Amino acid sequence: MGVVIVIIVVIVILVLVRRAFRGWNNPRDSRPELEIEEATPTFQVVALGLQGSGKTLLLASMYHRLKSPAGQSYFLKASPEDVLHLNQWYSQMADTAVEAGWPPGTAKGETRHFTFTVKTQIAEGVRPRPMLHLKYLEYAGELLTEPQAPGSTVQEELYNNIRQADAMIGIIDGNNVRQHLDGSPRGQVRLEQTLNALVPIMIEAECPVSFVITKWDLLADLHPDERVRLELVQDLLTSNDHFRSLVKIHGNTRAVRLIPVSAVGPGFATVDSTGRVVKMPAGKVHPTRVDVPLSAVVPDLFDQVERRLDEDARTAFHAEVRRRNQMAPMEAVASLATFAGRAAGKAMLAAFGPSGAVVSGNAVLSMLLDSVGGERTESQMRLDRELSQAEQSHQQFRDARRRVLEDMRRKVAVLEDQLPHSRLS
Ligand SMILES: Nc1nc2c(ncn2[C@@H]2O[C@H](COP(=O)(O)OP(=O)(O)O)[C@@H](O)[C@H]2O)c(=O)[nH]1
Ligand SMILES: [Mg+2]
Repeated sequence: MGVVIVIIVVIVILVLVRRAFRGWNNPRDSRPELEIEEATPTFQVVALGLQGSGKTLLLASMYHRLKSPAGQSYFLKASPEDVLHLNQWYSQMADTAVEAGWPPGTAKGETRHFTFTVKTQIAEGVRPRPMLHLKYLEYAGELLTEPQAPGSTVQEELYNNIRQADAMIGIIDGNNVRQHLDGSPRGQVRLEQTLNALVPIMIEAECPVSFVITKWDLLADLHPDERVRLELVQDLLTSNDHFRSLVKIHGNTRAVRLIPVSAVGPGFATVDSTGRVVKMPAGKVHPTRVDVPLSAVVPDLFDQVERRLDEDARTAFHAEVRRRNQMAPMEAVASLATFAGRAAGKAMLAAFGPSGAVVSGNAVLSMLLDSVGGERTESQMRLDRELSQAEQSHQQFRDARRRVLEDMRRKVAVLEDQLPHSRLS
């Protein structure tokens, strides 16, 4: 007991001395500057879809939409080599000259890996900082249903990646859906093939899952009201036993989404008499919702983590969020380490499951805690001005990160608002 009192007294004296010094000197030149850096977590996304379902064009269009901070506070960076490919695909897709055609398809065994860094500006005149990485892995669904070449390890690699996935995206070809709804046997067969390949493996995944309906532009004349269009598609999908059981099994514990997208947007392409998708002369690309599937990844994962907590851990989590909101940056750093070591913090890390993002440990916790915390109050911001440069910049970093996650959540909220049937759970 006595020891504790002595320690408390010493801390109080130190704090008072520090405050006093702050009053006399400009803190910026009286103290050595320490950088308070947090690791940048990586979230893994696995996308699966049959050959020709629209995976590559969705990715190219998504990158084009998110490569600058227009419409949200964040933007994506990729390696120069990936940027080259993504831009090439996009410009070939957007080119309506007859000879341009569509970008070459991906072979069945071919897999594509892209790492996108989500960046944002934390303050004026400061270089944008990375907030998180999204590792996007794209696989052909045929990999799961067709015999592999002897010695091929691609399937094994896919299973490993699914185990660690933070989000799974099943790509459903909207053109097949359209054909099916029009009564074409071909459409029905392809849709069955898609669900047979994708659903069994998505049932086993522990992470949130979304189904993306590509080529949404081709379904435009199904019904004038987009809500009704999606309802028709949802009815069609739930008539499949596999699909229905996935929604039933996962629906209570995590987000299961149905996201209609178009890489090209309305009025750009049509289906010719032979069933091929062709560009219309003088069409212009206006992609629809291509940014939503990736933007939903982190918010959906965080919601799932929170839902997995038991009563005690959830209470402790919200208490920590409230406390953290009142803390100065250095206090928050110290408090986070303490929280991570306690039962609630451990339960939270465990609730991430086999996610690779927890490798960055406290950083992902700090991100999750801040993402539910509110704005800083006026008086807190006044106090912030007394902080050292390093503390100020750490606070700015956390505020910017919270804005990024808010923007991601907003995109998901807009989707649910516009299209209530996009939520299957
Ligand atoms: N109308 C329309 N057609 C699309 C769209 N996305 C893809 N396509 C068509 O589908 C073909 C296959 O797309 P691709 O992205 O290469 O499929 P992947 O094999 O899954 O990567 C393209 O060549 C286009 O003809 C879209 O949003 N709208
Ligand atoms: Mg492809």
